[in-house]
Amino acid sequence: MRIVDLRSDTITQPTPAMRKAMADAKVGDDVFGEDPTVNRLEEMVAERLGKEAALFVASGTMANMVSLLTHCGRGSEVILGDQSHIFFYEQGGSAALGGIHSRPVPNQLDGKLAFHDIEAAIRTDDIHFPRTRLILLENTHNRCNGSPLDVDYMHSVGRIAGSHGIKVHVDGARLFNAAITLGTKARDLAAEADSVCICLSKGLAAPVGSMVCGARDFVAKARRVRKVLGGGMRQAGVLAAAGIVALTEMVDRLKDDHANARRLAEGLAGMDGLSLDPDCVKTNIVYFEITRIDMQSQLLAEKLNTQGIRLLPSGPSRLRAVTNYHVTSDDIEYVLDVFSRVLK
Ligand code: TLP
Repeated sequence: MRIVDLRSDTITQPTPAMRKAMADAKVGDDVFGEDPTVNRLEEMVAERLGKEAALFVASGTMANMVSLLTHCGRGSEVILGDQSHIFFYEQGGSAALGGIHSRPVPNQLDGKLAFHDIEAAIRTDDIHFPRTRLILLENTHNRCNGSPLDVDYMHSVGRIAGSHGIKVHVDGARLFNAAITLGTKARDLAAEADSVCICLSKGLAAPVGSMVCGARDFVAKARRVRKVLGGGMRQAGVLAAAGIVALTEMVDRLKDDHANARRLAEGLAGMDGLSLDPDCVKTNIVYFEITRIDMQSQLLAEKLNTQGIRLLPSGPSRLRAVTNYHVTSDDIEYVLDVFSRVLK
């Protein structure tokens, strides 16, 4: 059966070039700082994001966790979107492991936090309040249609934070998707951030790995935090080698994923029983609602799955499709064809 897997871009398999680079990788003990391939990847990513240093970690969740624990002490407060991955999908780990208090403010439909909401959430100096330490942004914004946050917006939030002595962390799991669709450089999107994470294992198709980037002293502290979380890897160069290929060969092709997502959204928008606005789809993530009362997302996902089309329900009547390296434009036409048959 023809399979088209749109559950996530995390399902991507390493490319042949990655597998070769992994097999050939020169390695050493990275906890001793002796893995030349990890060191090279960290230098490359730091350079690419315009930061002094970078740290290779196991996952996007670990990258965010390490960043939060490095910025914040117990009882600190972070301002973050109520739809953000950190708030929604990371087990409340910053509270569980770091005693960090979350202050959620509403994400707008385009993934932004309204300036007045940020300002209003910043604590004044009062013995009753926790201290606001950090503002978190997510770019692109997963649960908000994969929306990219533009340079002006990132700068404005940086200015608000700076004027209050607060740091900014960017969950840039898909920062390169944002850069590609906005026609800007990832480093410009990250310029105001005190720390920024990127994932190599999503649209860039590396098998494992994320990066935490920031100033040299921040990354030195983050390296200690990674170690206490059990994230000090040894001959990790076999993984970093794939990350180097991801960074050098897989960024520009993200535009194909974006074009496929847009085509998928336009096709789905024309179908009875589904609702979405294709103009909201700017990167590789497509969310849509089912408007029929006889169909829930779980049921539709199951019906599609029997036809080889895999999607993730993300609410009782909401589903998500994520285009990725293994999905061609021809696959999208096939998916639309299957949808129209299943919905009949
Ligand atoms: N997101 C996954 C799921 O957890 C939902 C996905 O399939 O999209 N930040 C953002 C914005 C993410 O979307 C994700 C993964 C992470 C962080 C965490 O990355 P991993 O899965 O590597 O821990």
